[in-house]
Amino acid sequence: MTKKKHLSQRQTDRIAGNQQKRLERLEKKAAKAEQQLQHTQLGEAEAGVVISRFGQHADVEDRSGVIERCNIRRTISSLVCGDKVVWRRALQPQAGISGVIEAVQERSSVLSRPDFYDGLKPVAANIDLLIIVSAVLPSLSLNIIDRYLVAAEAMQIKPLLLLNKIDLLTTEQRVEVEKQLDIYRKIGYETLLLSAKTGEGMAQLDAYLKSGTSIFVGQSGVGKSSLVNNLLPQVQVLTQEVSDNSGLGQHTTTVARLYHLPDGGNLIDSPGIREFALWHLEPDEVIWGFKEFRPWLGRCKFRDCKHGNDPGCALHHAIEIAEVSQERFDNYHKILLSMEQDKPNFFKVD
Ligand SMILES: Nc1nc2c(ncn2[C@@H]2O[C@H](COP(=O)(O)OP(=O)(O)OP(=O)(O)O)[C@@H](O)[C@H]2O)c(=O)[nH]1
Ligand SMILES: [Mg+2]
Ligand SMILES: [Zn+2]
Repeated sequence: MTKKKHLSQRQTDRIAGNQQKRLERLEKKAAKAEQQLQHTQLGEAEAGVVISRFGQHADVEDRSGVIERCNIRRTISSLVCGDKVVWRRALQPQAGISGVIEAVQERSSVLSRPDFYDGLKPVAANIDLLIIVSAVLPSLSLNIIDRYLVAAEAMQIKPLLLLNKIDLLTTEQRVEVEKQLDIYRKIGYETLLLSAKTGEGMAQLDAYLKSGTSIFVGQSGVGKSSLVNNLLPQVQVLTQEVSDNSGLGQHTTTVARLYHLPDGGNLIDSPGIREFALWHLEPDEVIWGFKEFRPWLGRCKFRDCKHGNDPGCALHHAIEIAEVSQERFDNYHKILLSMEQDKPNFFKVD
C-alpha cells in the first residue's frame, strides 16, 4: 500500500522557502560565472554534444571528440545529457573551464521525470530507444516497467525491456519471469534476458545499440552501469552492491552520462530512481500508454466508465477473452490511484 502524502501548510511553505533559497544561490553562482565570462575572450561558435551536466557546468564533446568543461549561459533554461549545443571556446581557459555553451538545438525527444520537490526535470535528450532495465535483485517490479512504458508511449520513444542478472535465476524463477515477460511480448514489446556478470545474452543487445542514442533507465541496483562496463570494458563506471538490509539500490550513478559505442550508436547511463512518478501526465495519457487497451477505449456501456466495477465495461470484457492481461489492468488502476494520492501541488491543474 502506498502511504498517503498529505503536506501540511507549514511543510508546503518550507518546501517553497527552500526552493526560493536554492534558486537565489544558483542565481548568484550563475551571475558570478557570467561576469567571469565577460572578461574572457571567446572563439568562433562550434557544434558540440552534452556528455554530462553538473549544476552550473556541463561537459561538452567537441567535433574532434575531446570533452571540454563549459559554463552555461543564463539564457539557457534547460540543458541535459544528449543535448546538441552551440558553444564557444575560451581563448584562455580558466579554472578548468574551457568555454561557454551559448544555445541548445531543438530536441527530437526528451526524457523527463517529475520530482516531488523540483517539478518536471529533464533527464536526457535526443533519445531513440528507452531501455527499461529490470532484475530479480533488488526485485522485479512489473509496476515500474508499466510506468516506464506509459512514459515511453507518451514521449513516443521506442521501449525495450531488458531483464539483467539472469545468472541469479533458479529454473523455477526463470519459468516465472518468462511468463511475466510473455505479457509484454504478446502486446508487441521486445524483451532481452541477459547477464552483465557472465556475459550471457549480451550479444543480442548489440543489434539494438548500433544506431541512434539509447538510454538505460530503471531502479537503482538493477545493473545499468554494470551493463555499460560490460559493453565498454575500458570505461569502468562505478558500480555498487545492492545493500542487503534494505534490498534497495544505493543510487551509485548520480548524473546521466553519454558514451559512444565502438560499433556506432550512443548509450546513456542514467541514475536509478526508486519510483518513476507520472504526475506530469493526465489520466487520459496514462490509459493511452497501455497500448493494448486502445482498441477497447470508447466501447464501454457508459461514456464515463471508470473501468472499475461499472457494468458493460469493454476492458473487463477484454480481460475475460484474454485480450488484456489482469496484471496490466491492475497496474493501470494502481498507477492512477498513486498519482492522485501523492501528486504534489504544482502538478495539479485547477
Ligand atoms: N549477479 C549479478 N549481479 C549483477 C549483474 N549486473 C550487475 N550486478 C551487480 O548489481 C549491483 C548493482 O549494479 P550497478 O551497475 O551499480 O547498478 P545501477 O543500475 O547502475 O545502479 P544505480 O547507479 O544506483 O542506478 C552491483 O553489485 C553489480 O555487481 C548481473 O548480471 N548478475
Ligand atoms: Mg549506475
Ligand atoms: Zn470501462
